[in-house]
Amino acid sequence: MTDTFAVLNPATAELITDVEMTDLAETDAAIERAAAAFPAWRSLAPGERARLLRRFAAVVDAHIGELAELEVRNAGHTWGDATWEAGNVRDVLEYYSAAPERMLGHQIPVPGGVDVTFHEPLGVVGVIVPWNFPMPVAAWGFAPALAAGNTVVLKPAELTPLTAIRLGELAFEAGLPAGVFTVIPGRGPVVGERFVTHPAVRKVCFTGSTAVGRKIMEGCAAQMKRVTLELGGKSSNIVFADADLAHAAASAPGAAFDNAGQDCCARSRILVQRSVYDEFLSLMEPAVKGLHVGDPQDRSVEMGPLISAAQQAKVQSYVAGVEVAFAGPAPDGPGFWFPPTVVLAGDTAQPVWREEIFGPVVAVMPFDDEAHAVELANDTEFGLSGSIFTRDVGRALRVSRLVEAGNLSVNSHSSVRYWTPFGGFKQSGIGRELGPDGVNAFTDVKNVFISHD
Ligand code: TXE
Repeated sequence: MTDTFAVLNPATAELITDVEMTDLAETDAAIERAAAAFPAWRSLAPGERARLLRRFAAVVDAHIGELAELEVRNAGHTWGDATWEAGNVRDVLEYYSAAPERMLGHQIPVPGGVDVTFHEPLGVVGVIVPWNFPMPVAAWGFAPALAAGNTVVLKPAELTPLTAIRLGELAFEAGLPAGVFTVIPGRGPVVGERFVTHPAVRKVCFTGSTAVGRKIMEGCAAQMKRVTLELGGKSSNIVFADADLAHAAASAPGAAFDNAGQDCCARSRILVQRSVYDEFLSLMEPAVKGLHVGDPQDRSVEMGPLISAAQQAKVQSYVAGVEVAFAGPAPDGPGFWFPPTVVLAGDTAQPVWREEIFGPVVAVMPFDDEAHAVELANDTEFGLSGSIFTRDVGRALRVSRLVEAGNLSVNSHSSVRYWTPFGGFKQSGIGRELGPDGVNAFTDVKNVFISHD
């Protein structure tokens, strides 16, 4: 019997469609087609590979509205976010379309000949995508991988496969040769695990939970397979007493509750200097209570639903028994709703303070001085992102150097620009995506010596 997955609209809990899950034999066949397509793709003239990626970007650009609409329905994203995400796929493709002609090596002085280095593509790259940002995370893997001359097999998350399936069709429409970029919806333990074990897959690029990431890295070790892992987070928003408090308080809800908090970079812990703690909370309260939460089909909605009933139950379990300072609204009725919620963390051992909740729950705690703020921020297994609000440039630099995280932002909450590197310290991951070096993560360096004697 065919294995299907019921894909729902999380705002209504209604069925959108049943998606067929790829089985093991079809997964192997897709990997083998990708392996067969590799020699021609890597040998294509760099300018031609660049042109095909630019054409793929142009086709995506012509479908931004359609892709955004799909994501609003399938992932519960707001229109603004979903439109940005579809645009991000185009931008990342355009950015990396410049790479094939700029994959520069070194010419290293040696006696007796010439020494040159090459950035060689790896072969087939398996990209495994989560449900929280289905489009951008897919593109951050497939665009640089393709630009470097690899072929790609991509597995979207079971809950949110629709935009990825569409991107696979658009790639074909843009003229990418068959087998170069294949999207196969499927289950993690079937398709995802096959990427790890199949010897023709030379790299796994995974974004998801730390638990699954650890398993993937262990599995890849058996074949010394390359991995990039972008995993969970528990990022801090550190607000010093000298900060523009109104700005810090007005921006904190968005940093914690964007995408209903289902964001690996969510600033889900707010550390506020004790002397301004009460003032900060009273400035933040109206911003949280005034959030427009609802079905994102309504274009004015600022926060949508959680992705699933399971995620809703998980988030609920963290709030039971903790002290809620204040919360915003949430609709009744069908859909996987949770109100944006601000809790006062009693101590650093509480799960609400330590664990990635992946929902609209932010924990607040006071700190005494700079050293205390850094100590609290680093007291976590994660290290993905963080924000520092202060008017003191020296302090901003000192604290940014000391916080153990891959992406820090001063007087802002931005984490992602496709032209700057992104990734985690500690258990938030291994490797970096995006930025000028992003393409090198999909290559191995080869050194060639040519004797002239
Ligand atoms: O993640 P999974 P889930 C965190 C977040 C969330 C929790 C659980 O805290 O609440 O993880 O989410 C595929 N081999 N993040 O269960 O299982 C799976 O099919 C290979 C943070 O959805 O890690 C999907 O495509 N692949 C995170 C992808 O892995 C496997 C984003 C992610 O699913 C697999 C998502 C296996 N054995 C969740 N098992 C972030 N960094 O943003 C599953 N998958």
